[in-house]
Amino acid sequence: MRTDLWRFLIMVTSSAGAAGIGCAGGGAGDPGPDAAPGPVDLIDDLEDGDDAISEANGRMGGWYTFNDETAAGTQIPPAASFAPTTGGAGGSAFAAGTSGTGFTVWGAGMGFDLNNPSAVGQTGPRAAYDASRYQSVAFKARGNVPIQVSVEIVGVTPTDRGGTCVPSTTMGDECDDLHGTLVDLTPEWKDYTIPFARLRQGGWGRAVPFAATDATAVLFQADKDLTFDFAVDDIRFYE
Ligand SMILES: [Ca+2]
Ligand SMILES: [Ca+2]
Repeated sequence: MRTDLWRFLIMVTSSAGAAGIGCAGGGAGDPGPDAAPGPVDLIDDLEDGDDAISEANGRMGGWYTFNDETAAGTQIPPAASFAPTTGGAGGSAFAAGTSGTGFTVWGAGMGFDLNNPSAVGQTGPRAAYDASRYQSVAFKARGNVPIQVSVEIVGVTPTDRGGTCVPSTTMGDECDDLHGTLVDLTPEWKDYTIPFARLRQGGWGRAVPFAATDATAVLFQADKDLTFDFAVDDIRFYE
């Protein structure tokens, strides 16, 4: 079901999008310079072994994978049954991981919602989470490919997924042009901090100013035509 929801998430459909984001950040993958700018608020460390982020400070939501539904593509874990992978950062028990190959349209990834009560057995629509008290999102990651890290906001989210973007097929007016940045991963766990100020849209869809008040999800995505295997852990916001 989740893959249906993400069918129109046409991320990085051209190399131009990725290149533009890379230039905007200038070292998104460098740990250190942006580290620990303020008090930390842990979103999830996966250590409870389930498919939901920790319920704290108004956040509630589930992890999921998604992909472009290429018929020959394969991804683990499947979209409908996310489960943490063993072997987390810093010797911890679990991380969120995904691997796969064969996606040729826009790729595949994983992420979590910040305010989706139904994902944790409560009632209510997928909605925005006010992350404006925070300045950045941080996480540990390892992997064999670069990943696009995005904070989804309601302005680019289609109306059928809890957003305010009226779906359009007009060039330059499409939904799902997320605010993100490209991060180069290594096989070893490293820590990454992404200031919200560094997030940029790909430039192919509807232009919407980033608003941390309107965050719906945090997403980690591999580009198309890659055989990917990456994991993230200790995801948190910094004030
Ligand atoms: Ca962990
Ligand atoms: Ca959990």
